[in-house]
Amino acid sequence: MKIVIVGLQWGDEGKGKVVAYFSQFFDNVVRFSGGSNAGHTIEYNEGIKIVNHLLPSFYNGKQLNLIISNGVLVDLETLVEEIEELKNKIDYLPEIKISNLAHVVLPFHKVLDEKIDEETHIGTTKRGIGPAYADKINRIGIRLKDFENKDNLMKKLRNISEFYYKMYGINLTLNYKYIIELYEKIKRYIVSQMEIIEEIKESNVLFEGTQGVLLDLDMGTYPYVTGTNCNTTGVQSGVGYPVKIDKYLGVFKAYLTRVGNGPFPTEIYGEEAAMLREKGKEFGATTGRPRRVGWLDLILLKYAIKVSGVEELVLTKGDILSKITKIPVCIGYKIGSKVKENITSIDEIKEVTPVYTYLDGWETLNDLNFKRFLEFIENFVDVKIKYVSYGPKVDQIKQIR
Ligand code: 2SA
Ligand code: GDP
Ligand code: MG
Repeated sequence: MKIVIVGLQWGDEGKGKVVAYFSQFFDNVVRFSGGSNAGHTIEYNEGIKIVNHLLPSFYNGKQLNLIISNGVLVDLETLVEEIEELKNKIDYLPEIKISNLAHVVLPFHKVLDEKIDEETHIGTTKRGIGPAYADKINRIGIRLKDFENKDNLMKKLRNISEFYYKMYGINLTLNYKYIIELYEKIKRYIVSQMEIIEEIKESNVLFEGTQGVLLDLDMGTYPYVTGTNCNTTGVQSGVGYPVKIDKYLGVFKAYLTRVGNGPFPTEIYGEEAAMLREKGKEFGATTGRPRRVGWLDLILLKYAIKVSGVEELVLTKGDILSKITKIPVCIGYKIGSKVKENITSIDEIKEVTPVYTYLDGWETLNDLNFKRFLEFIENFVDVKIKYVSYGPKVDQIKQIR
């Protein structure tokens, strides 16, 4: 059995928690895209809370492999810290396997990310994602494999320095000793990508998405997107093999958030936004930035489902909306005098006015009105909500169909 779990919004739907829950039924959890820009929060029942940036999410105590595949950017600094922190918090650490073909994010990528963002105003996480993927595409990137031979590594690092100097007049600061020290700390986890492919072919695998479909490099709100295909489509290239997937699962939140800039038709402001942000604890899990907040947008959800091929839905954070009398849900976009229920390109969302319906709220998730909320969404997007997450803890999730 092979399944993919992705976020259907602009990230932070609660994927980490959902993946951690489902991982108890799998032998491997694989990260296939993104880097340390991701922030997946997992609260275990034992009161332990972790935030993963690079390692896949997992069920505490379950024996499985955590695989970081070739499509992921490995930030050596973050990875070393993350493994240390996990060792301090968790008694039993799952097996970690990192692809030798994964590219690394070096400290200078983060500095460049910050500088570039001052010009482009995307509102990146400043984790070096854009610049490191750009190096990969420019074919000057450094892979973990390149660390195997020191002379080769030095040659590659000199090459990257010369490239930046010749092309842009930038003098890169490369602390060779520091980079190699970090590598030495994670060296034992590195395996060949072929070994990962063999493992994937033979076993039960859960592929863990990062960010969300609306941040996908191709199908998201370009240019306000991340540097990779975080849609379901990223799995194949992210593991370097056309793996056959049995099920695509999409996670979405009962309302909407976004970190960074870009269009957000149902965004709310002021006191109403502050209330929702506080109640939902909507602050970046990587950067601590306050997340922009707004109401559930069913036009965008329908779009994300279409382009991701998701067949079953998981709803999170319905508990955060409890005790609100009327829940606004966007069911159309007004463009001029016309109202649309579908978009043909995501670029259209830049200049639309959301049309809302107001559904009756609920006191608890057992109320009939919550059931009506779920049914309303299902009818609109024509895909079933199979699971409902009702709290931050890993086991706070139930199958409703
Ligand atoms: P980047 O850094 O190049 O990937 O930024 C490009 C856009 O992608 C957004 N992005 C994210 N959006 C939501 N959550 C993310 N992870 C962290 C979290 C974010 C944080 O879990 O909270 O802590 O701020 C994430 N990663 C990237 C980013 O905001 C840009 O809009
Ligand atoms: P991810 O990036 O999609 O993994 O999501 P984040 O971890 O960045 O943000 C989701 C936040 O919501 C985390 O703090 C989770 O612990 C929390 N969370 C997940 N599901 C639920 C839920 O159903 N209810 C509540 N109240 N919190 C949840
Ligand atoms: Mg997150």
